[in-house]
Parts: sequence; structure tokens; C-alpha cells
Amino acid sequence: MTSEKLDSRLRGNDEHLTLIGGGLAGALLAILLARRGWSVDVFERRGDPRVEGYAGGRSINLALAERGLHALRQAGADEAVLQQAVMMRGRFVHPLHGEPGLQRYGRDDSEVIWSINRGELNSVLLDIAESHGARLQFDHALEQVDFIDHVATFHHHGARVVRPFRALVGADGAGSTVRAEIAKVQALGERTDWLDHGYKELEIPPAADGSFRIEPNALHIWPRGHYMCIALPNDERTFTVTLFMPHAGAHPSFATVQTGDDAMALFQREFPDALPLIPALHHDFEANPVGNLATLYLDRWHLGGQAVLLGDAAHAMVPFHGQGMNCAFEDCVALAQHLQDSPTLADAFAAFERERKPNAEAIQQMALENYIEMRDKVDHPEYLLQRQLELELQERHPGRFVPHYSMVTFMRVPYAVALHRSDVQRKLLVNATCGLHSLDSVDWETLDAAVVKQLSPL
Ligand code: FAD
Ligand code: E1W
Repeated sequence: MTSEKLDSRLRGNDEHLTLIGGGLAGALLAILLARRGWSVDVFERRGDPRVEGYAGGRSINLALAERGLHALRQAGADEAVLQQAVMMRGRFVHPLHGEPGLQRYGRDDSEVIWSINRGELNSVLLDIAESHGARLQFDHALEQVDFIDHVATFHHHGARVVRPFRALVGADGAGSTVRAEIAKVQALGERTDWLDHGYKELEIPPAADGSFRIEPNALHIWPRGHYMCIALPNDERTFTVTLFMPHAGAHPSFATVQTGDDAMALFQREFPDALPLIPALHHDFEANPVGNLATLYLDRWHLGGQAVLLGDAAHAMVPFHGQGMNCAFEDCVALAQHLQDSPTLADAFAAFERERKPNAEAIQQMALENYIEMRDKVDHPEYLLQRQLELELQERHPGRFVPHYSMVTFMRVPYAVALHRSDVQRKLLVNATCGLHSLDSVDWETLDAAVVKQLSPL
């Protein structure tokens, strides 16, 4: 389409948006808007994952929880996504010494999370977006935005193409170009806190008979104090293993573990049960890059009614609560709702930011805190006793004392509420179990009274 034709189409239509990024949030928002009759253009830097495959064919998976699943239901995408998902009932902890075992996430199989393939998820969402009339343009990398003439410049197969827009949604991830272009005309108060740890992805292939090599219905964790490995199942019976470790400093770090041989030695000493599961460890370690992790904070998420940011572009977080995508999907539902309810785009963007920013900041904080819990606490007796008490208090005070993990993962209470209530609850749990080795000598009368006094029904 020529830019004049697009221009004349845009002028007559108030309910039009241009989405930058056809990743997870961009594709989902396209569905939610197109289903409500909005005219939606999506520009994605990469090629079409349905044609070209995704991320060089590596199988990368994500944990989908209730917040994300609820958003997928709103988009009519839940069934297609769950068809390809593997259920995870809990974390399966592999201590260096001692017995490995499953710690259930919830009370039963209604409280589980799902491991899904990123490329498959993206493809399903793009198919549905297109079926509702969203126009998808791949191999279009946003380069520049002119907020005066309302045109965006893209890099497309070696050429420069210019497209008019009414308003932009920056769903272009942590390295957002929309964000950088807004910042040229309005200060965003951007701050990036880099984590001094990075990650490396490895693979556990299927067993010789084609089955899963370890318990499939779990998220595996090898906690090692200052670092850890995790593994999530894929529906093709493999696991994607992720090693999280400091970039620099004393052994082990990515500075002291650089080669495939170094990695083999590390796994021999520290992950002896995982080593035989990862036959291509030497190769994978040298072939795959070390990933970086950061938390991104902004003072503002929008430029009047001209542009708004969501998902990682607005609030990238460390991955240790498995909530980045879930939060991005929750953003999409909230933005679509505000667009429907607000008189102007500027009002919608402002209302969206007001609702979501405190909640994004809450999950960013909880995600940072969860790294220490996962790598250093899940195999300690005090931690297990606190989890046991948490479950007991949930039984004694249903709807009032809800475990932290459940509020984040199985419910849709605002993250900021979950953070606050978890803080209150953690103090009660620590106090009540201090110095104890079992729940037998808990002072229930005092504890029950404190719960009722400090926590309102949820
Ligand atoms: P992205 O998924 O990054 O999508 C951005 C899209 O924009 C991409 O398709 C990109 O190609 C495109 N783009 C970028 N720049 C341009 C441009 N200039 N022009 C056009 N298009 C552009 N979250 C969970 O909920 N559960 C998990 O288990 C989980 N595990 C994780 C593990 C790791 C190691 C990491 C790093 C993250 C994990 N996350 C997880 C977080 C999750 O990956 C992100 O929060 C999520 O992908 C954010 O979605 P998004 O659409 O905002 O950004
Ligand atoms: C989940 C990358 C990632 C993804 C996750 C989780 C973790 C640790 C990591 C958090 C969790 C699912 N978590 N697991 N067990 N307790 N907390 O729930 O997604 Cl590292």
C-alpha cells in the first residue's frame, strides 16, 4: 500500500493503532483490539516465525500462569496454546547433597503452571490476530519516529520505508526503539539496573526410547547458593536448561567458566546428576551466548495520545518469578479496556499507566527477591517449615491468608496488593517458626489472632 492510501484510511478512522513489535505482547494486543473492531497494523523486525521458524530453531520455553492464561482466554487463544503446553505441578528440587523431590505449587492439579514454547505461542497468536483482520508486516524494523509529521521509518530488506501513523504502541521489548524515540522528545526518567548475573541455555534431549529423561510435570531447580540451574519441559520431550550465574568474580562465574571443558568440570562437581542428562553440554555451552538480565524503570510510559509503551519495553524485569510475559499479557488486557472506556487516546494511555505502573514495579521487586529464594533457600529446613506453615494458615484462614506464590501465580490480585500482603505474611511466618524444627510447638492462638488482625479477607 502506498503511504498516501494508508494516510487517507487512517484519517477517517479514530479506532486505529500501529503496534511496533509482533512478539508476545504485540501479537496478543493485536487480537484484543482487532476483535473489538479496531484497525490494527503490526510491524515486526524479524521474519514471520510461522514461515521461518523462531530464534534459530532453539527451543525456548516459558512458564504460563493464571494472569497470562486469563489474558489468552480474553483473546480466545487459551485452547490452542494449552494444547501444546506441558503441565508443571511444582518445583522439583535437586540439592547437591540429599534427596531430590517435588514441592507442589498449589493444593491440587487446578493450581499448576504451564511450560510453553515461545515460538509456537507467538505463531498461534499471530494466526489469530490475522484471522481477526490485523495487518502484520514482518521484516520491518522501526528506526525512527517523527512525532510532528506522524510518520515512522522502517528498515525493510535493505530499504527504508516510511509509514504514517495515528498513535504507536511500543511492544518492541526490552531494547525498545519506540522508547528511545519518545525519549528524544520527552524525558522518560529511564533507569536500567543490570543484574550482575547472566544466563546460558542448554538442552536435555529425550531418552533413547523417546520419553522424558526426568519428571516431565515439574520445573526443575538445582539450587547452589549463589547460582543455580533450572529446567522446563518441552512438548517434544526435551527440557530447556538455564544456568544462572554471576558474570564476574570468584568461581564459579562466567569469567571463570568460559569453555566447554570448564563447563564440563563445573557440572561434574556441582551438578553431577544433571551432567549425564546434557550430552551436548560442551557444544551448547560454547555455541550459545551468555544472556544479560536487567530491571528497567521509567517515570512515564506514554507521550500524550501519540505513543504508549507496554510489556518489556515499559518494565523489563529479571525472570525469576516467571512473570514477565504474564505481566505483559495483563498489560494488554488493561490497555485494550482503557482504550474502550476512555474518550481520547491520551486519557486511555494515562489511565493505563496509572493502573499498571505500581503493579509492574511490585512484580519487578518480587522477581528480584525470588532469585535469592530459588538459588539459596528452597533446600533449607527453615524455608520448608515456613512453606508448611503457610499451607496450614491457608487452611485455617481461607481467603485471608493466601500463600505468596499463589497470589502471584494462581490469582489476579494486583501485584502491588500481593507484594504488600506477602510482606505482612512473611513477618508472621518468620516470627512463628523462629527457632522451631516442626509446627508442633506453634502458638496457634496468638498466631491466628495476628492473622485476623493484620490481614483483611482478600
Ligand atoms: P518481546 O517478547 O521481546 O517482543 C518484542 C518484539 O518486538 C520482538 O518480536 C522483536 O523482534 C520486536 N522488535 C524489537 N525491536 C523492534 C523494532 N525496532 N521494530 C520492530 N519490531 C521490533 N516470562 C514469563 O512470563 N514466564 C517465564 O517463564 C519467563 N522466562 C524467562 C526466561 C528468560 C531467560 C528471560 C530472559 C525472560 C523470561 N520471561 C518469562 C520474560 C518474557 O520473555 C518477557 O517478559 C516477554 O517476552 C515480554 O514480551 P514483549 O512482547 O514485551 O517483548
Ligand atoms: C515459576 C525462569 C523462571 C521461570 C519461572 C520461575 C523461575 C524460578 C524461573 C518461579 C518459581 C515459573 N518460577 N518457581 N518456583 N518457585 N518460584 O513459577 O516460571 Cl528461574
